[in-house]
Amino acid sequence: MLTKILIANRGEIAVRVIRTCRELGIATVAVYSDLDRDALHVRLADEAYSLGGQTAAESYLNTEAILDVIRRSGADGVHPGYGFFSENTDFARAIAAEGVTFIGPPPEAIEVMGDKISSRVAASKGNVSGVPGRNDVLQSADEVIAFGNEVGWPVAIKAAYGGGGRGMRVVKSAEEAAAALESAQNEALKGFGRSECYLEKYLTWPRHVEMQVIGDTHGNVVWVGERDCSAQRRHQKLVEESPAPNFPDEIRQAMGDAAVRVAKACGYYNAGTVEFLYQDGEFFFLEMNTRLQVEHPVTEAITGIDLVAEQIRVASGEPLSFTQDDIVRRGHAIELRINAEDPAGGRFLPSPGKITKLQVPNGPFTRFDLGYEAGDEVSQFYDNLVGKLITWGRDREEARLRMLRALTELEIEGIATTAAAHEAILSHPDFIAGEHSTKWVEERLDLSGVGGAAGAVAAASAEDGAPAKVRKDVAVEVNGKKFNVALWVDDQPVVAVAAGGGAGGATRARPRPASAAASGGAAGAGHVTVPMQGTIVKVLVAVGDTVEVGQAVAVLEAMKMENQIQAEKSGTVTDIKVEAGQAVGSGDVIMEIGD
Ligand code: MV4
Repeated sequence: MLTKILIANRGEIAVRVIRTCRELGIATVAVYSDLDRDALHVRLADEAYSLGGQTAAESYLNTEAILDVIRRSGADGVHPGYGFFSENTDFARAIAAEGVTFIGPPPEAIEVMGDKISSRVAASKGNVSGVPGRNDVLQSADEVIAFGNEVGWPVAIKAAYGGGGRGMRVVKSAEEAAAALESAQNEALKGFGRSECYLEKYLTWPRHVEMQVIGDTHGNVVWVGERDCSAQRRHQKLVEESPAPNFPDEIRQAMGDAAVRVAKACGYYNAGTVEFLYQDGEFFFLEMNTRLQVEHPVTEAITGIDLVAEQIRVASGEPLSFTQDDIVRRGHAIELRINAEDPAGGRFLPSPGKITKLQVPNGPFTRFDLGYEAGDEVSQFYDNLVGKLITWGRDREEARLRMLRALTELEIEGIATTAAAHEAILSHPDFIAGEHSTKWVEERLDLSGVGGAAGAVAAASAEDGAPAKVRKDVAVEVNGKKFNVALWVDDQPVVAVAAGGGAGGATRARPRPASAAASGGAAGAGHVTVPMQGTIVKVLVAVGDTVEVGQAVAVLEAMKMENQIQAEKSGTVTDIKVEAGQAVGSGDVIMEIGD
């Protein structure tokens, strides 16, 4: 067995891996950026080493710095988690060259699956149908038109080196083909450095069902169970569950067998996930994720298998500790992603900042995988996943009601989170019936009534310039009976006590309305403010330009998402206070617009 594992990651997944290592008696090495010096994964690991830097590129994606820590610590294995280096073959090969084990699949399999055309070819070698489509690089709009006329519209143009939905264009008719192809190729080139695209028939109301597989280096590959990840928003999963609701067991068995054949067709070992689209009783191979996924705990909950422990075993050269027939799936599990995002009004704006209060749910069959504790800062430089709440029940309804109970216990202050949206999702009749598909959150779910933590600022914060009200909960006793009373009081500016606290921390203590249009009485004066902490990636106008109300004037990146900052009045740009690359804090004025 491996004896000392370096976790090349941060947040909840680094914490997750450290826990299993400790159970297996394996020493752990954490690495950290300057911002993560006191992070939870650093506190929990046996040893921790600085990588320096703030951004991912400077720290968790710095190959040389990580190789240096491997040498200094004497680690014999590296767990990459998800994201960062988890699907990077240069990194996997670089550590192998040091005689260190990459806890993941062989680089050749990552390469086959990284190219979506070659992954479709591999699937068909395993006798598994992809979504009807073409397995060659698209050369002209005429091919799009011919394909659409043959299989029916709409069709999807996808980036061969993309994935996760980025770079996909849905084409509804022949007239749209040329423009869609050009824009897909441009986006692919910009996003992935390669412009190659290919064609698939576009399925209009599919469910996203994925199959967990795991294999060893002795030729064994098994499927562990499927997950339904249909509750998504802009390709960000919100809720995952297993088993998939309303999913016949014959289909499950067939999908499991298909996933094993796909894995075997590319010489796979370690943990992986084969994604399918499922519609009208049929399933089609979509892509394979060659890593441990965020949502792996729902599979753990229904099988009792620790997937990280199994990853470490097979990476150590041991055979799988179970056979296909040993796997027992029991009951139902649901996972909610608790992201630092404000779901108010369905906008899901990034909400980095300091977690000032955190009350963790607990109780029967309730698991909370968390990357932070109270007092920790959720940085704008990393992804926005704060934690994952998982419940198990004997059936779906028991797991769902348990989740709603657990959500009532969860209290997070200082940042807004997706928790408020989850309550709406889990209570919705479509979700209860298991009838939600991939477009449901965006097209059918009404989140207009949802307020995040920042939504606790009174909606009455007033276009009319009245001061914002904040909610204060007070307990009172009347005739010996306790009542909880909500008071709406003036939002008092909080005086930062700690000297030298950076732009992020203290400012958040005074939450702002999520809507840029509600940034206070000064809006009419033509100040353009940013609604959240982040980095300006682009300024879209120059001094002297005339702008219309609602026009995008700058692009702000926070937590890997780009957000357009819009002018709140029409007029002429008189002053620009920022440039691309500059960090800004919530509420900063970045531009002035005169009449
Ligand atoms: C599709 C599709 C319909 N037809 N391909 C988006 C994520 C990426 N893995 C592939 N995606 C899709 N591909 C065809 N031919 C619909 C989606 C899709 C989707 C898929 C899975 C989960 C959520 C989704 C949300 C919108 C679109």
